[in-house]
Amino acid sequence: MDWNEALDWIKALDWEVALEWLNNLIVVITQLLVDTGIPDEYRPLVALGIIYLGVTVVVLLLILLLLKIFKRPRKPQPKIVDEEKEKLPVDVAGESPVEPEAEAVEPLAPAPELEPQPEPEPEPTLSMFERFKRGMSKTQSSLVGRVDSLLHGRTVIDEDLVEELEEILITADLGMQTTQQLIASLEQSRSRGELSTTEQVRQLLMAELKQILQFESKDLDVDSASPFVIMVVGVNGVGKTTTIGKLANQFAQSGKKVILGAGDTFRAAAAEQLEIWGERAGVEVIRHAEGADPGAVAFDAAKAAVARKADILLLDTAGRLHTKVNLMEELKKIGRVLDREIPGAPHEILLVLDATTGQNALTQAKLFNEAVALDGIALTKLDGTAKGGIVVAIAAELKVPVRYIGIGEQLDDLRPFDAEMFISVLFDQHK
Ligand SMILES: Nc1nc2c(ncn2[C@@H]2O[C@H](COP(=O)(O)OP(=O)(O)OP(=O)(O)O)[C@@H](O)[C@H]2O)c(=O)[nH]1
Ligand SMILES: [Mg+2]
Repeated sequence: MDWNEALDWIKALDWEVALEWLNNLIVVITQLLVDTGIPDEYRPLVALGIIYLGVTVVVLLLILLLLKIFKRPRKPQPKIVDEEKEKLPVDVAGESPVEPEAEAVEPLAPAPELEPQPEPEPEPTLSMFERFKRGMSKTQSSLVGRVDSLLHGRTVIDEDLVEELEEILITADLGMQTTQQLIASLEQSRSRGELSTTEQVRQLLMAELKQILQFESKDLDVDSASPFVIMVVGVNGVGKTTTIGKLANQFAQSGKKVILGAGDTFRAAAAEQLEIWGERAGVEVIRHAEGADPGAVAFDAAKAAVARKADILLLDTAGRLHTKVNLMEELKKIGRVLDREIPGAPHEILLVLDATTGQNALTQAKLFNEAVALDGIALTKLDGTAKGGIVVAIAAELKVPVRYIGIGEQLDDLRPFDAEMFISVLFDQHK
């Protein structure tokens, strides 16, 4: 009912009938007053009072009724966001996400108000060196920190000291071969009488480590081909996908057009994980359905990289397979597919190793290197381990350059490895 209808209803009232009804009401009330024994002279007054009260109540009720009728909710209903809609299913070619059919869904209940999130404390801006230092702090204290404690207060460089030093180097994951090499060099200098102070021991160690790390190797030059294809390999859980995400972000930030290929079709949600990284970095991800042939993903990704004139294609791979197909054979096959589509690809086979696994990482590196001839290594999770000495072991035993080190889970926590800085951090921090 709206205002016009209400007015029509009032106009249509038969006032004669209404007045007669009112008169009857007064008679009834007067009779009631007679029964209750109210004196004559007060009866009209009391009757009018009762009618007045009655009318007031009726008018109030009417007002309430009208308010209820005309008061419509003005507040728009909160929209319920369908979580699933955010994860769009992607067609098999991986080219275009398929929009789910739009459905008009009546909201059932208002969505809960979001609690205002407290502003995160801005991290103090640390220099590259400081960040590196923080990420390397555990390795620093387990290696140079212990060496310094050993040397502290010693006046004689004797055999005992060298033996203790040997133990420290081994437990800091420098590896047997590298440790032997370092100790042999120390012994030689000692026998030549060149080591009379502990500072000389420290300096010699520093120089030797630097020399091991600075071996001749091919630089990573992503401008040497277009698209430059980086195939990222490694056992499961080492940080391949995370490293790809960080690299994609860095390359995109430097103005390169990047495409990601979700070649890990084995692990559940591996492609979705890569897509999230792709979104963060603002780069396209080529994917197939779970369980698809990784070679087919490599093929499509290479085709897309050429078609879109991408500068860099980063291809993720599985760390494990569900079939009995040998992982290394599968990687070789992916390599061949890439080479067919982009001659010379993959230009870089980057092995990701988890530094926290220590010597195990070295074993993995040897196996992968034998199978697919590695071009470089990304060593992740250095921030969480004291086993950073593995960097030296890899350099000494494999002669495969460590290209990047991971020092945290954030986007910018992947750093190009710099031997000079590595040694400075190790040897300067403790002073
Ligand atoms: N602290 C730390 N964590 C890291 C680093 N790099 C990767 N991670 C973490 O390691 C875990 C595994 O990383 P993923 O990128 O999923 O590893 P993956 O090799 O792709 O694993 P699969 O796909 O299962 O083979 C994640 O929780 C990452 O956040 C790093 O440099 N530091
Ligand atoms: Mg992965």
